[in-house]
Amino acid sequence: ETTASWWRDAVIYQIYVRSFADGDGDGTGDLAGVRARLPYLVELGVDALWFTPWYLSPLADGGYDVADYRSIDPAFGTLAEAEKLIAEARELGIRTIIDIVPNHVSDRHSWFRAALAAAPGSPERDLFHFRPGRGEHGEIPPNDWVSEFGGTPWTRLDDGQWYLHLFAPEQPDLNWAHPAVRQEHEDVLRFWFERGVAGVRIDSAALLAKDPALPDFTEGADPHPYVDRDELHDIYRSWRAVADEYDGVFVGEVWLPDSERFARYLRPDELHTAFNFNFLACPWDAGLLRSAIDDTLAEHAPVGAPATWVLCNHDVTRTVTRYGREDTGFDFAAKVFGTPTDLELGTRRARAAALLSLALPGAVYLYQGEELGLPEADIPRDRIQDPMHLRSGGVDPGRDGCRVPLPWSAGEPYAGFGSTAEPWLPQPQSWPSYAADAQSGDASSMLTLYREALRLRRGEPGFAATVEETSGGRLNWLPSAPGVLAFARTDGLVCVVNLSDGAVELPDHTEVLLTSGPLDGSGLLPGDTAAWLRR
Ligand code: TEU
Repeated sequence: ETTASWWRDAVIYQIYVRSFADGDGDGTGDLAGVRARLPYLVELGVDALWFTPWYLSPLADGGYDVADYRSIDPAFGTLAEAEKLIAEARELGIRTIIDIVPNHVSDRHSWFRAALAAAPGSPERDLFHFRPGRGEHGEIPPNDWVSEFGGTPWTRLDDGQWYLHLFAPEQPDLNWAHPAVRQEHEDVLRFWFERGVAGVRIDSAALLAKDPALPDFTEGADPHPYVDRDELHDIYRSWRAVADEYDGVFVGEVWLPDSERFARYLRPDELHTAFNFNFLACPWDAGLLRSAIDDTLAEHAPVGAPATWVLCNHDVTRTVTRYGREDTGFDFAAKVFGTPTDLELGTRRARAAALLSLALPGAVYLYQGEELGLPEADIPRDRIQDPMHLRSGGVDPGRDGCRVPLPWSAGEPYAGFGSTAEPWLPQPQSWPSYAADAQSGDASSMLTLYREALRLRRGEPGFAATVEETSGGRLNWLPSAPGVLAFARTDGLVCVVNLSDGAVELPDHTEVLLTSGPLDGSGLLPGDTAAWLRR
């Protein structure tokens, strides 16, 4: 394998820094916590770490409100410590991916402070989207767009002008038509590539470019006033030129259900990879999953980009909770408090889904805590900090339920998160039972399953993405019973996932390498169980 292509079949572990491990006891996870847990990540067997934003930030949106892209938030550590972490991880064979948030900055960023202090019409305000309001007294927002967090994406200042923020008011959108905005981000990319990062996740990658007229939204308008606009491709082509100087790799957060539009970002001179949200959002259903997989491979084929397989991240409901519900798909708009779930069932399915995603050709993203089988936590309403909840007037549960500080050790305070003060989000009563140390020696635990699967995946070249499979576009499906997915990889490796209710026979002449749960007394593969086999 060449250095230039490590990302084509990597397993990338997502670290939500604030909730991974607390190194200094203050209730917030930090870089010291990560450094102390590097051996755990080596033992788990991941190839790279993606860190959610660790920059200076008022944390109005968990760090996706960046006040300074070139410094680390003091709650997390220092720049020197980040450099050490990047280097230490690399020595252990683990690469680092950082998270760049180009659509907006924090309202505390020096550019926005200067814009606030400057007059309407000033060059400082040109870096953002400032507009007069509508109505007799300018009291109506400049257009009818809706914020990703609900309500109008416009906030009015005392001088009467409004500024645009597709997310929270603390996240003013940058004006990507301005050359200084483009220059600054290319400089920031260099800044981090110089410090040894191997890749960059691009936040809200399809939202940066806006129609300069900022027109009202018309259903079906093409181009859309702010989603997936053509200008983006020019921006990412110049980013790619910067990345290529360092052998850096991009993963775009391109949330577009239309696979043709999605694939336009995955060109050899644009983004190397993008998150596969269609797979993430897909219900636990053999037919739908098979189509999601086929569509994914077909859309990546013409551009030669490897697929990514994602089951969870810091924005979505934890997998074991999702798969234990009646509706197993994921939909932001459908999130409500108190949806019933069967955790036993959800866990069985999540275990099978882990083996499925790790057997598919391409890269896999693993969100912290998924390897422990953590469920979505119920956070008391008065403790929820997510702006998605706060901005919805308390109606939307928000995303904090998947961001709870991790349990490391069953017998310690706060399940071993490392805090002496109360962690920033409360942990459920059940947390100690999920602790990494409690799962470590347990052959039936989720952690053991992930470790085993990653060990096998590393050791079996057949699981590695081949160019044929990732860009030639087809999975070798084997005949199977209804509700069962079965496919072969190279070197005789076979993956069977039984999504039906009944037990099924395993293919003839196969040796069982790993299963997500015990086979039944007659050697059949029970429902909601997966197996890795060798023919
Ligand atoms: O999310 C961007 C994003 O558009 C979706 O995840 C969004 O929440 C959804 O489309 C709502 O309809 C990224 C980050 O992952 C998220 O944590 C941040 O809050 C957001 O950007 C703003 O930076």
